[in-house]
Order: sequence, then C-alpha cells, then structure tokens
Amino acid sequence: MQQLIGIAGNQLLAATETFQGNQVTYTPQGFVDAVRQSNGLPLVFPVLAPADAPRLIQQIDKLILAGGQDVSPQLYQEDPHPKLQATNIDRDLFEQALIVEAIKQHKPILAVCRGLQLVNVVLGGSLYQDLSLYPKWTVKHDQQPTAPQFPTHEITISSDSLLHSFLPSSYFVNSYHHQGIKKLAPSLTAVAYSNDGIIEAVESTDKNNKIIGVQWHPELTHSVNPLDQQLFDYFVGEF
Ligand SMILES: [Mn+2]
Repeated sequence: MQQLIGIAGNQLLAATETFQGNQVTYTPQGFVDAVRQSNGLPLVFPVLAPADAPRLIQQIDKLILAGGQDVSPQLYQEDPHPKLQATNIDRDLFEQALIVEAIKQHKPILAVCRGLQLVNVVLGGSLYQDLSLYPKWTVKHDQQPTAPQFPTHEITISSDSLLHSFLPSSYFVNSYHHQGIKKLAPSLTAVAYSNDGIIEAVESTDKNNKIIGVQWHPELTHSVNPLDQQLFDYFVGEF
C-alpha cells in the first residue's frame, strides 16, 4: 500500500522580496519530489499547536522532519549563546510533539539536519550551539557558497548500521550546519561521523522506535545522486 509520508513544514515569517512580504508555510521541493520518486504520498504539515500532533500522526504512515532554524537552546536547558542563529519556538514545540507522538504510535521518523538535532534534544541530548564551541572543529560544515548538489566533506559509516545497507562505508555529503550534537541522547546511536568527529547520522537503539537521522541534506542531492535517493527509497519502502 502506498505510504502516506507527513513532512513537518517550516514558516517564513519575515517579510522578504521573494514572497512579496507574505508570510508562508513551506517545505523544500526536494522532500516532495524524493518521496514521490519513492512511490510515497507526501503531506506537508503547517506549524500547528502541540495538541494537534496526535491526530496528525494518526493520519500518516511515516514522518519526515526537515531542516531550518536552530533548535531553541531552552529545550536543552541552555541560555542562547551569542553565535546562536534564528530560532522558532513554535516550530520546536510542535515538532517536539510530533516526535513524541510518532514514537508513541510506532511511526518511523526520518530526521534531516535540524530534524536530527531536534530528535536528539527531545530524546535527552544536547547540541553545540555553534561548531566554534566544538574543540576539535577542523572541517567546513557550512559549505556556502558552494551549491547544495555538490558533496563537500567525507563521512565514515558504521558497518553494522541500517545506512550501510545502501551506502558505502566512506561517503561524501553536502553540509549546511553550524551546530552539531554535543551529548548524544541515550536511545540513539551514532552511525556516521565526519573526519573531525562530528556525528553525521544516528539510528535508534530501540527496535520498537524506527528513527534515522542525517546531518546532511539528501533532499538536495537525490535527483543527481542515486545513493541519496536510496535513503528515501529505504525509508518510504522498507523502513
Ligand atoms: Mn557536516
């Protein structure tokens, strides 16, 4: 049966020329296209109230958490560091409720970039608010202005991971993050690292909770790299 894939959308609340000053709800087109290509049916959720999460999760088979703003550090009991970038506490609290509910209802989660960071925080982990706070930081993890379809840094993938069932043990990814996992949540295991030791992918240690999180952006490369589309094929079709 075709899988209904909920995608937690983002908000653009600042007036910009791009949207003629209108506030918009959106998700990157790559998620929609990649899910379609995997024969899934995508459904984008606007940012709503946490109380809306149970009903929404009931409607879908699986959940995708997209990238975007920094996670509000109050969710891991820290004050905002001066290098913290834009946050959206409404989105954080809504997506937190989606994560809790998806786990409760045993619906698989694919978490991308900020999504991975938020899952880690919701499950009890913490983040480096900026990678300059990470003592061993030597790799450029924000590849701008290089275009997103170009992978720029290497990762090493654990041989016993789900990711390794379709990705090689060494792999190049794109990278658009200035934060990273500091304390890993107890129910997650790190399955990929960059060469400077930042966690680049996680999976759930609890077999009842299906979670894959990646720090890179496969939705921006899936159309040019079949291996990145395979992440969506696996999530939609097999996970
Ligand atoms: Mn990276």
